[in-house]
Amino acid sequence: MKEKLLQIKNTALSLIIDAKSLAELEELRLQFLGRNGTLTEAMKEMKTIPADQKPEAGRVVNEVKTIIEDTLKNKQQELKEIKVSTRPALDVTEPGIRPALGHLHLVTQAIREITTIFNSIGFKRVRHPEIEWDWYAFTSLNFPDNHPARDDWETFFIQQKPDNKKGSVLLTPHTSSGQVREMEKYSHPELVSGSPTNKKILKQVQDDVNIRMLNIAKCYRRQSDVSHTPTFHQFEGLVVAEDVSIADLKGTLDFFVKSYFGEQRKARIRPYHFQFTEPSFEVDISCGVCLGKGCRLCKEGWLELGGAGMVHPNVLKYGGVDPEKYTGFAFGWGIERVLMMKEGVKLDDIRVLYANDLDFLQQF
Ligand code: FA5
Repeated sequence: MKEKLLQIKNTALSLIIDAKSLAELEELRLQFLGRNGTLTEAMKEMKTIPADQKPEAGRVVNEVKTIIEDTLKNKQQELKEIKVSTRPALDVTEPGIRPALGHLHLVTQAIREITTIFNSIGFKRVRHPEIEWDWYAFTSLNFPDNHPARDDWETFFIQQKPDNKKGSVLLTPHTSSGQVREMEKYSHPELVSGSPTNKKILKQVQDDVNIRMLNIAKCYRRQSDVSHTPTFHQFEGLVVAEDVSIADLKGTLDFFVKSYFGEQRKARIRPYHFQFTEPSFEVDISCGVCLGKGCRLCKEGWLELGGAGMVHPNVLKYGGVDPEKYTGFAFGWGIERVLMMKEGVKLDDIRVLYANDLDFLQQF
């Protein structure tokens, strides 16, 4: 028995000393000290030896077990130290990992670019309420009471008692709701916070209407499909002054189209109908692919951009501006739509713009 134990000890120690890794060491521990390990098996045989030899055999077993355990422990420590010291040294000259840089959302980029273009020809960016009265969104824009845009399938209404004069409260479905509000800065400046109260100045403001508004805002409609989102953005231009004509509108459209889409592009206007402009137009731009010749992307060389027209005399009246003295033009288009036309991307589903899909957004 003693012979056998000494042999186990020698084999175990030589294998442990030669071990190259912590995993190998663990295997050796199981091989000798595990439940079915060689030493454990030898200990089980103790039962079979004569009683007078048992004390001596027990002492040797314990001695061998302790020696194997100590050697395992020492080797384990040694291998751990080797592992630490062989780690590659820190190279402080190596370039760091660059943190991912975000950028502005493409709708924000388009808003900024459009603002810069119109600022350069004297338009001033303004903001008007997105939570609006029916009066500014519809009635003052010449919409009859039964117009389908008011139907709550199209417009989001706020559950609030309607005002006797201004009607229901709603989420504005278009930026045209800023038209009469902008005119009131001249016709009723006393209504606008921070405006003059001095009568002489008020009179002068009313006699000197000169509006060049650029209203960019979120708009809301009960629509969600491949080409509509419930929240979207429009930009609205409004010019009201003496002697404003269709030629001024056409010149402004051409300037925008060339600045935003490129020098080689052109705009054209076609007759259309809106409640609040007379005459009204649909604006097209020449196709960027065939430059007006006609191709699969466009309708005979032209792509639809959005609506425009000369401000209806009733709207000027509702805005407190004298239609005998002043005329004006307005246009209002979807930001999402013009940016898609500029990028030349035909999105199968416009909702991807707001799906926060980084693979898509990082391309712009
Ligand atoms: C209007 O909203 C008029 N206020 C435009 C106008 C202003 C005409 C001034 C004349 C003078 P329309 O409903 O067609 O018109 O909307 C204009 C543009 O907004 C559309 O061409 C489209 O680009 C965008 N638009 C409308 N609804 C949505 C929607 N649910 N999702 C995304 N874009 C939309």
